Amino acid sequence: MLFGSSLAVVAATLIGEVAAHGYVPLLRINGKDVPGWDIAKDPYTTPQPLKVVRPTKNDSGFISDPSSTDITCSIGNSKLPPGPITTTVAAGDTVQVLWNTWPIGHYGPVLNYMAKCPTSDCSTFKGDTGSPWFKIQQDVYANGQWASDTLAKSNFTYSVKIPSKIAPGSYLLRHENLALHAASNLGGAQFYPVCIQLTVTGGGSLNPSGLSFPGTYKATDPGILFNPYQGEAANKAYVPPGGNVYAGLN
Ligand SMILES: [Cu+2]
Repeated sequence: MLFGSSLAVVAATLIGEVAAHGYVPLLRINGKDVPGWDIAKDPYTTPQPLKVVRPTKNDSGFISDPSSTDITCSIGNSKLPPGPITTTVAAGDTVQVLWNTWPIGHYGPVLNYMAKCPTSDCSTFKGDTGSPWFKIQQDVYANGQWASDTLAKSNFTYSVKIPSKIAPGSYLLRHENLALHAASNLGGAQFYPVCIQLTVTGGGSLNPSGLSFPGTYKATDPGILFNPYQGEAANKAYVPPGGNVYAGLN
């Protein structure tokens, strides 16, 4: 019995760790619910379901080494084959990303990038070589609050606007919480990226690129090695990694 109860304690601890951070089991586009990747269910379902949010390995969820290939689309990105599934959104429309939870005090920015998939769907595109990515939107620190806390206080929901001028086609949307609560030590920042497979309709003729995951982020970037407990002025001056939002997207 002792052995059994020890296992139960270990299992409860692991489940608690998963639940404590957060993942994206649901999207909402123009009022329509689109299933995301549910860490609590999908890894245990046979056959493994295809979801427009790419699978992440079932563990506590964060990446601490920005040079890892996991930085592209979450833990296991380099190993798990993506599937041929997509959801459609018009350029200029909004994708609501519904996290299951997010802890208050995991201070940091919310960063959003896209990459155009080289084929008609994204099923064979890992996005971890070359520089296919461009930044489309970021929220950092406003009204005395980190964007992560704003997300947590908004029903764990964050809205991403798909740029109105990008060319139509299939894209990965890389949506990321960057938690800085331990980032005053080198390697202490926690990255929580998720990749969403989208088909963008309408739009314009813009085909931006230029950023790499891995590559663009360095562990010593001032937006990654950062102490978020220095007060208001320092937080307001915080510069997130990945540079500015790509110009002329809207
Ligand atoms: Cu955490």
